[in-house]
Amino acid sequence: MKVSLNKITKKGKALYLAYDQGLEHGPSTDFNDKNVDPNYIINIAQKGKFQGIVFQKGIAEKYNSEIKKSKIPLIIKLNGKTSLYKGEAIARQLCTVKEAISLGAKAIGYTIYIGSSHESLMMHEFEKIEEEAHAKGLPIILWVYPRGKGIKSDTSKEIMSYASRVGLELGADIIKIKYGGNPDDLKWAVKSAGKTKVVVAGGPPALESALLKQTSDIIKAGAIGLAVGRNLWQNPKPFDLTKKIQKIIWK
Ligand code: FBP
Repeated sequence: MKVSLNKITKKGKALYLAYDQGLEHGPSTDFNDKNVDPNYIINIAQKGKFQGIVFQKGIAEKYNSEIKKSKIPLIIKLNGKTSLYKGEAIARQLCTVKEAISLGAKAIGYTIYIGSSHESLMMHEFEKIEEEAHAKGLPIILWVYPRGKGIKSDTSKEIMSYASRVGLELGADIIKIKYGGNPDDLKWAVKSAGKTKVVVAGGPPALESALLKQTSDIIKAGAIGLAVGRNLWQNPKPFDLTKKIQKIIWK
């Protein structure tokens, strides 16, 4: 089913603020005194006029009035895992589509670890979620992260385009992939995604100049934007950096 991306894009492009790292990595790995507070993140999203803010269900629930007041579209990640788990990659559903809608979600997110011995389980779970979300008119952003014994590099040309294609084949509206730094490889990945739109993950903290160069590559390759977390809310001047990124995306 075709759903509209209007609520989570601007002129067909997007900059999303990702903040599920508290679950994925733990507070001591990524957070400081300021950005450990979800209100700090909501404030960045609101002032920076992001196209969406990504939370797990708990923050979406506990900070619901602040999120609603910010008017930034809420994107709820429906699955996740902690970094304490060391087995073959798997993230199971933690929130239903119904709950996400009741919390005011304008889109939902889900991660599939392709290459994991559990990938079929996540694909199957995703299918049910997708059916329900699309029936309710909710777009889906699918994080496609290659992971597992068979994956040597998660950003090689072959793997990046495979991740994109999986998004198209499974019916995601937008896929979020990791970028390895080769613009031609990304171009092929975007082409492989067909009518499914592509956004690129921010990744581990990088120099500002590297992030801006990456943003430019991403847009030139035909992706619609970025879903950034740490690189933005760990930056001492998140609003300045947001403006610089937006200038490149909406040039
Ligand atoms: P960052 O911009 O901070 O890398 O966030 C992007 C993201 O996809 C988050 O949504 C997620 O928490 C994190 O990366 C997971 O990354 P990994 O699985 O590689 O630890």
